[in-house]
Amino acid sequence: MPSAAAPCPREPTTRVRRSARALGAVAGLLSAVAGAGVSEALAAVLHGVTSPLLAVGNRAVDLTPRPVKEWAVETLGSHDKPALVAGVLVTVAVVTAVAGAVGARRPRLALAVFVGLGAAGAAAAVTDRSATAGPLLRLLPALSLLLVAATVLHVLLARLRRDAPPGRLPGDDLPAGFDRRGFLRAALAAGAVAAAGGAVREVYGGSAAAGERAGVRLPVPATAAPAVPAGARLAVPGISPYLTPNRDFYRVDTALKVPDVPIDGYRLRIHGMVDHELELGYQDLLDRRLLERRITLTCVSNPVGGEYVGNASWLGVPVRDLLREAGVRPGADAVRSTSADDMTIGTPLHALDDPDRDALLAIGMNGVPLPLKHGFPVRMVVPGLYGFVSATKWLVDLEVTRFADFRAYWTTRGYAAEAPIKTASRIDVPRSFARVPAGGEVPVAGVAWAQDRGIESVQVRVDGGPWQRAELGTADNADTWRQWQWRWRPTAGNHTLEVRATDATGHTQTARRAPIAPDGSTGWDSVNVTAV
Ligand SMILES: Nc1nc2c(c(=O)[nH]1)N[C@H]1C(S)=C(S)[C@@H](COP(=O)(O)O)O[C@H]1N2
Ligand SMILES: [Mo]
Repeated sequence: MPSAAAPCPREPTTRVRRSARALGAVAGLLSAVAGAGVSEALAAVLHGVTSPLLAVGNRAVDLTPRPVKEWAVETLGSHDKPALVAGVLVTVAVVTAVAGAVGARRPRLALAVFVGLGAAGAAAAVTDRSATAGPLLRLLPALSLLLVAATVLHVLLARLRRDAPPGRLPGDDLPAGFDRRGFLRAALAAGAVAAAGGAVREVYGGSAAAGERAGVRLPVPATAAPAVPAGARLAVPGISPYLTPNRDFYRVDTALKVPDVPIDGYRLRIHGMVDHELELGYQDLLDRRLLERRITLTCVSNPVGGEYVGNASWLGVPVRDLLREAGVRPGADAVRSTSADDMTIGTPLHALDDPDRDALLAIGMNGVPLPLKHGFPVRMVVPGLYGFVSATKWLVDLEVTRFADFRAYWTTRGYAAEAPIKTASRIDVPRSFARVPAGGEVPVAGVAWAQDRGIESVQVRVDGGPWQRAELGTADNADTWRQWQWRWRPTAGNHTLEVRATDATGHTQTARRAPIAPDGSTGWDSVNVTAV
């Protein structure tokens, strides 16, 4: 009975085929994990070296097209970094697993894929913008990754092919003499290598700056900020706190790993179109005339109603003091600042030397040394300008120059070279889609900002009706946001609330929706709520 018998012998063969490929995939994945473990350990031990995985991630950040970046900011918010890292890891995992599966039959092809990946990692690591070590040292983690991964792959795939009849490829079948124990032993060894690498990274991968920061005592400023005016804070549950706690302060940067900039050996260079170059250590900055100023920071990537804005008290050296000391030459119109992770930011000179503006090289934030994520040990804070043209974190270099002579990081990616902050307002409460009591009194409240001009008034309207003037918190200074509130008695049903602010120059926010690029969004924030 051939028809009934024929399918029977095929079943075990299919299963065997599947398992050869599956074990190949396991081999591919384990090789990559073992290689990554060793390279991560080396990168953690060596100073100024970026691991190939992180370097590929950094490169992905730099190459992300502007629309994708904006989409990520709007939909993922602060999860954009974990999402990107996960994307890189999943891609590498899929490619190495597929290579391993193919390698069960064609090991040379699998090896070629690994060499290709290793070369890409090596290229990214050598040219990584956050790396500071020499090129040979930068290459070491990628080389070790390739060596370990290729060796593990070779050993594991060889076990899959052992005892195959000579001269014949084993196809996808597991060879008759397949050494299950041997494969398992090699797989466990690869796992152990990966785990050891991870442990070394945990122990040595910490930040030297973190330890030093704990020992920093901030000096008393020559000019302290006056107390926050009593009426600046409105008592509305759910409104943004007047001063944003450091742990809640938004974070926007291109650094997948927070740059480690120890104060031991820290030097800030001020050069370019100046009469005397300056070089200052961390203590030199602490010893200078320090100002304490409350300034609201805003990101150009903040969508209408977004979270990328925060108000803090900054302690720092006025930039104009340093520029005056260095002696700016005629013809200069810009300062190009550079961070330890090689971010370049261009700032108009007039905003930095304006005696009424108090641009700072900040060392303190809300009473503590700058948090690592917010630029420890030193960053710029310039009232009135979006962060991408002013707020350089992990600052190491200031070059007095001309806008005509350079292009900053974001400017080469479709953003404006100069970008003053646009007048904006946000509804904090009620939240979108909230249910509020019909007939009751509902507080509508939020914040409005127009740094270096100041907020003059805020208005709210319901369902496109007449604009109503909101109550404002007492003005602190022109560089900080103001809280606002308005009492509403809604009728039952669905309603749309809108807000708009007018700044001290008399300019009222436009209804026209502008995208984030090139120089900041416009439009009115709104929420839809249901009164029941
Ligand atoms: N080194 C470095 N500094 C940087 C950036 C960056 O990517 N790298 N991003 C800038 C941008 S776009 C903004 S809005 C502010 C955000 O500062 P924060 O993260 O402390 O809120 O930092 C600025 N300084
Ligand atoms: Mo930004």
